[in-house]
Amino acid sequence: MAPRNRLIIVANRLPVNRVKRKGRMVWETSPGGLVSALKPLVTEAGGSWVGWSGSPGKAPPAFEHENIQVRPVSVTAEQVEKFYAGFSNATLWPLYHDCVRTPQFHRRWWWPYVDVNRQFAEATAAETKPGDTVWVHDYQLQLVPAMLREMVPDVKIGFFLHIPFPPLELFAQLPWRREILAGLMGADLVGFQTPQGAKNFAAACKRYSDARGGDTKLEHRGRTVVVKPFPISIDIEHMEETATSESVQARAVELRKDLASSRHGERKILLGVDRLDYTKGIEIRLRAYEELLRRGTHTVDDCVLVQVAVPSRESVGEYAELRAFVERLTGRINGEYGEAGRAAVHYLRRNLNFEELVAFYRAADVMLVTPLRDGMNLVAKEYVIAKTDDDRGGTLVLSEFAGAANELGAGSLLVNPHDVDGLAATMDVSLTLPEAEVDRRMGLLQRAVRKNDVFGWAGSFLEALRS
Ligand code: ADQ
Repeated sequence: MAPRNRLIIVANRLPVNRVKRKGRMVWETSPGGLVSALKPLVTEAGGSWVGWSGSPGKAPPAFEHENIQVRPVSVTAEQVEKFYAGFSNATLWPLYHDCVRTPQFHRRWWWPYVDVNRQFAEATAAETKPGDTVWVHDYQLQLVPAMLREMVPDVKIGFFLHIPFPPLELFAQLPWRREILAGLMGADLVGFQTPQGAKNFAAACKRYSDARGGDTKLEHRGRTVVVKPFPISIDIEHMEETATSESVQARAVELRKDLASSRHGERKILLGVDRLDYTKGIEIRLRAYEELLRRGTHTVDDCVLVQVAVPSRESVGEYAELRAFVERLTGRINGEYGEAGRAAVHYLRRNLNFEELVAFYRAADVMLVTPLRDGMNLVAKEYVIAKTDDDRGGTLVLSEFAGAANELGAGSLLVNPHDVDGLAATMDVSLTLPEAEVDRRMGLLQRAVRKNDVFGWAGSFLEALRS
């Protein structure tokens, strides 16, 4: 008999990827902390995962993979363009990230968003029985909670937004603001990365719907909707194991040899690791580094910047422009300040495998996490845990506008990521902090991150949803 309280996860992407192995196409578990935290919960509860495979067209039938039921949702090529590249990534993404790019509002994108949300809700309804718990994820699926509630009675529905929820005055621009809020309020629990996100949402609901209540609980059409922050975290144990493995430690030493050696002793390594996304503040970070070198207090003899950027959403125009801009800027900085055999910036546009990524974290003296706005930013937390006691120290330069700043404000060097001069000055400080101060700050950061891992995050969300 199926256990009671089955758990259904609904997310834009499935927890598996279709890949070719030994000439055969097979499903493989996707990397990442979210999948590794949620999959065991679904296995334990006997539930399923509803999502898109990443390929347009008719979805394969539901199947079992490593003890969980996987139900792919069909999304046509036209829907990928309008629902995903359009409404999700060119309307909602910039709107929810402080309008750091102008959001585009097109009716021709809105209706595909509604249609795809209905396809997800229908696929979820087919998996769901009364008494089940359904956990819907992220901005692509904000209409699913209310749609699902109409389709299946007596289910607990939770929603978690991985990105920021914008302040009222920005959210107000959205022509479909009422529909989005009504969609989200179909959930019993709506979770956010930060207290501010939760507050912004409650304020928007009270302004643009008939919901009443405080910041943490809304009454809407005879139901109660709980609104709460649940800051996400990483798989700490997995990071520690990887960071202390012999191969990663050896690779970190090798990276330091390649990057940090200089005529005048060691160079300090500043590191940026991001998806190549305009919210991550990569351009201003590079301009600040250029400014640091222009001032002449630091040169390529004492520091080097490594920027690793994973290609992302390349079909969206803004992303192609960002790539061209970053490439021009790195060329300009190297042309101006590099020396033969000593680049000022190393720019790696690629996805690193996890071990290589962790080796970079261990090798870096300064981690630059300077998004213009970010829901949380897991890179900041990953860096902190990758720096174990036996390692040389590390300093985190962190944007005030990353959700992570709520928890990591005390140990990091906080910056306004829009301020080129301020950022250059903070880079200068980060390169000259006394060792004892570096260690003191890292101690604070490690204690802060260790308070909660991704399993604790998922557990506390589900506990709040089921209580
Ligand atoms: P993202 O915007 O993708 O996530 P982030 O939290 O930084 O941002 O996660 C990125 C992940 O990708 C990290 O685990 C990082 O290690 C990995 N990564 C980045 N660059 C890489 C590279 N070059 N090679 C390999 N791996 C790389 C969204 C929100 C965030 C929120 C997360 C989780 O935008 O604010 O923290 O969801 O909720």
